[in-house]
Amino acid sequence: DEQLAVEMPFNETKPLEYGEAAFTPHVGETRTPASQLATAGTSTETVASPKVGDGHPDLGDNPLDGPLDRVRVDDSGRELTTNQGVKVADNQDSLKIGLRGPTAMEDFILREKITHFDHERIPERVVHARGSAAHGYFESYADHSAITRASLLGEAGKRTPVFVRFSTVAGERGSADTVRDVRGFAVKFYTDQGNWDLVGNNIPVFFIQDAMKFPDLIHAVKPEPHNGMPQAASAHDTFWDFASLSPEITHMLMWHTSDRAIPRSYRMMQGFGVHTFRLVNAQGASLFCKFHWTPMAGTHSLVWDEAARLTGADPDYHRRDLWEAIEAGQFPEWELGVQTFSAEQAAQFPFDVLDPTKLVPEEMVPVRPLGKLVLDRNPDNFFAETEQVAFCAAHVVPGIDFSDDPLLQGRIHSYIDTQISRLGGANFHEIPINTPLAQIHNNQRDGMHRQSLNRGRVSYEPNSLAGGCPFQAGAAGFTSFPEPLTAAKVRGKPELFADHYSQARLFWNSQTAVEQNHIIAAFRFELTRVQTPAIRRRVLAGLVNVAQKLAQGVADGLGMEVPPPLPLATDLPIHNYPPSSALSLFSRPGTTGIKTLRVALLVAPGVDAGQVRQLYAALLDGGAVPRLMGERVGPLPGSDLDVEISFETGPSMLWDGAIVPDRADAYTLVDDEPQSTTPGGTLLNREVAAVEFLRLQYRHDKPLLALGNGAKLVYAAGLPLALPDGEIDPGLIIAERGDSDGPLARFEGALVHRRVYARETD
Ligand code: HDD
Repeated sequence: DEQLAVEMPFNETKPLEYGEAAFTPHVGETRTPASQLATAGTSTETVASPKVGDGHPDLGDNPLDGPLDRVRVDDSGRELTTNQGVKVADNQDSLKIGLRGPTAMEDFILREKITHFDHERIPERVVHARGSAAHGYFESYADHSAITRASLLGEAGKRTPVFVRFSTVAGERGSADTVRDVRGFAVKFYTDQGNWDLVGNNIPVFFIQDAMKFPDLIHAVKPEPHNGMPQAASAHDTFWDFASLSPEITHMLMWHTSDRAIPRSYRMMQGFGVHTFRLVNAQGASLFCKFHWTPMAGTHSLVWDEAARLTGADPDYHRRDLWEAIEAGQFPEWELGVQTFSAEQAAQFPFDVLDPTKLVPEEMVPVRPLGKLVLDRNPDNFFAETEQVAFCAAHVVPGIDFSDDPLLQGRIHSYIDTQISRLGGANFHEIPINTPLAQIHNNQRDGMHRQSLNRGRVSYEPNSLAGGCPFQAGAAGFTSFPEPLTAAKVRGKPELFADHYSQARLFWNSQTAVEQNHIIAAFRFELTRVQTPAIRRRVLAGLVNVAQKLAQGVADGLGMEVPPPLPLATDLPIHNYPPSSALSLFSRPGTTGIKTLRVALLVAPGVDAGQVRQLYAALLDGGAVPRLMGERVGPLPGSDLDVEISFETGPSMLWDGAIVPDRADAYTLVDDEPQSTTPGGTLLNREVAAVEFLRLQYRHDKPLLALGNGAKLVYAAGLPLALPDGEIDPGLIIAERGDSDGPLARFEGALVHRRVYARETD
């Protein structure tokens, strides 16, 4: 820091902006901090914080770097210019008639700068506006050409570059990450056969069965149109009004009220293509399929109280988590798998595979692994990449095809259409992040912001003047699966689509007791925010068709009687599925252990600095992210430790676990009043922020380790030392003075399990 301060004296050209200096030619005013820093071999960001990276993501070895290099801009050591490349002498003052006079109309530099600024914003996505993305690659495990001719799956070890964007659905672009919502999981594969976009979600089913209903669904869940509230939340009347009148939503509501809707991290959630798709091989044989992404870090969620508090503590919680994991070299990974089944098998299922409110239980059709996805590079520029990336459910490659799912069929239209207004015209595919690695050759021409310089006089086909080029690819090109169809043109749905409850029951019956309690609590929260009693009643009436226990639990929370069940829309019997353990969040603990988990070490004057360093090093060694927390950042009085984060900026929600290291005996009771015994020491029960921190860690079921006198802080916080049923709390580890290795191992074991849900009494 000192070195930087010497090289960057305080704004030395500042005085030249004032008074007579303005009348002298602008000689010698060049600001050169960038070049100075370049010689010092460092950048401001690196110096500011080595822990969060330098803001210049590693370029990695992604082939996409080739095309993106063309548009990368590096300003280091460069002079400031206008958009016409003219060097700008003074970027501080507009051109005036006299120092106190009006601004001259001719100030093209000011006008260009302000005009560009005035147009910086583009419309946000109509849904999924809030998102974060990263680059990476997909690697096929094997030659899967028996089931698909998609080349990215045709060879073991074949790598295809990808860009992946995660998102929430309802919130606006600046909304918080941890709201209760579905998460988008959109993957753009830049394959050598062209771009394939698998535009999925972290939940395998959807709210509605037909694209015709999508605008209604979204209008219902978005902020209410008269007052623009609430932001990024489904807990309001219009959503539940729509939901209570649309029983096909029931299965999705079970997922939406489960902890799936509040993931701990984008890195810790599954992804699904949702619809039934088709795989087609080179011989033209086709199987239906469902796509699954399974995270190596396991499926883990926040708890609701924590998620709600996180919206204030760090609205960028998921964005930051993804960014930091990649910067730290802990690259998030998922496995891509498929469930495949023939049309004949599909005809035997007790549900219609074209109905996007239904999943195919893994017990019925196992998931077959195809390859892995690794995200290893952060974007260079949020707007250029994350904001301008255009996913489209219609972007498929030979070997991947659609089913007749009526929701999917509508999506094939919607995505291209929306990009035309969002990205300002039909040439959005030329924005570098959207451009395929496969070359584009066709006779589409012109339009707003066209970039390609198509050569020659021919822009039609067939032609003789260009030798027939570009020519049709025939068998090498995309061919639709020739599904034989004869049917009447109707508006309607198959009878099986009217089974609205069997899979909602399947989901409910497959949840652990903890998960069921969380679902009940989430319904209670959502419906408590609903102001219209009739809507609450209708929702309850629907839940009776799922499970009496669910309806009763929610009704109790609302002080209501359980109403009679909502009438069924079909005479078909409700199918009885055996429970599927794959539907429980706990079925996928993951394989990454404590890696990337954040651990706070609570330090105060008198702390055992040697022990702190030892714990810190051991946690780092295991791949966790330890940080020293205290009342204030900077040197900790009486020690050579540096507090990195204060309680004010790093509240409990930001940590997966916490440790209170040993410290000098901090207080003794004198006349029943605690008195500090450490010079400069604090009184434990006056460490209000630390006490609150521990209480919330406990309440959010997170592991705590207290060593030696550190335990006194746990006592001061008044935490229950045993579980409600009297059993030992495996996540509350209190160890004797001097004993730190064994307890740390137990703490790390508890961290791997993430939470002690057994603490919960509600
Ligand atoms: Fe959609 C964006 C996923 C149904 C219309 N959708 C969007 C994104 C995801 C999904 C992940 C964000 C992509 C990104 O990061 O840029 N959508 C789904 C899934 C659905 C679904 C999994 C059902 C299974 N969507 C759906 C329907 C329609 C749309 C039925 C319209 C008929 N979706 C859109 C859209 C968006 C979009 C309006 C907004 C921004 C965009 O496309 O690029 O076209």
